[in-house]
Amino acid sequence: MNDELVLRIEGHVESPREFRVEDLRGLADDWQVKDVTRLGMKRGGDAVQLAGLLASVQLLDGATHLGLHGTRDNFHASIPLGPVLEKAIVIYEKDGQPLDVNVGGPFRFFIPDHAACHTDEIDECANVKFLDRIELTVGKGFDNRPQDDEEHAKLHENDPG
Ligand SMILES: Nc1nc2c(c(=O)[nH]1)N[C@H]1C(S)=C(S)[C@@H](COP(=O)(O)O)O[C@H]1N2
Ligand SMILES: [Mo]
Repeated sequence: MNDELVLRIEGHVESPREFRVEDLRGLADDWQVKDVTRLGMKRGGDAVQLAGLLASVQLLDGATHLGLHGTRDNFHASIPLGPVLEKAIVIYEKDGQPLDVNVGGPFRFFIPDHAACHTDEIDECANVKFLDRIELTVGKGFDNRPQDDEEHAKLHENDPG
């Protein structure tokens, strides 16, 4: 059961790696972000900086995009790495417990200052929930975020009220 709580980072990196919640907790304090509501993430939780994860897998020269994969609901985004490298975070726990699936856990990507859904490449849709794999690519990778208002509205049909 705990085996599911793994975030894999792979692709254009020197040392692909899997992170469990305890591995993320063990990353240096400098990479930890306590209480993500401070960054505008209304659902809260604690996170690590993307930069900390990438330091640990060693980004290779030439990587341009970040593939954010949510296998649970087959949701995938590929966004330019440069603009989010220093600010994106991965939320992994709340109140000392692994992040609940109701708030997009066990791992959730979050970009402070994201744009509204499908107004920009780096939008709220790219705050991928149920994140289980981050893939570094050279050039844009697979992306099935909604392309228009109708498709986007469908995604939100099942949102809790
Ligand atoms: N895996 C996954 N991540 C996702 C989505 C989704 O449908 N599946 N929807 C996106 C969109 S369009 C939005 S607005 C936010 C919604 O986050 P929330 O459910 O926490 O409000 O998650 C984004 N991340
Ligand atoms: Mo959205």
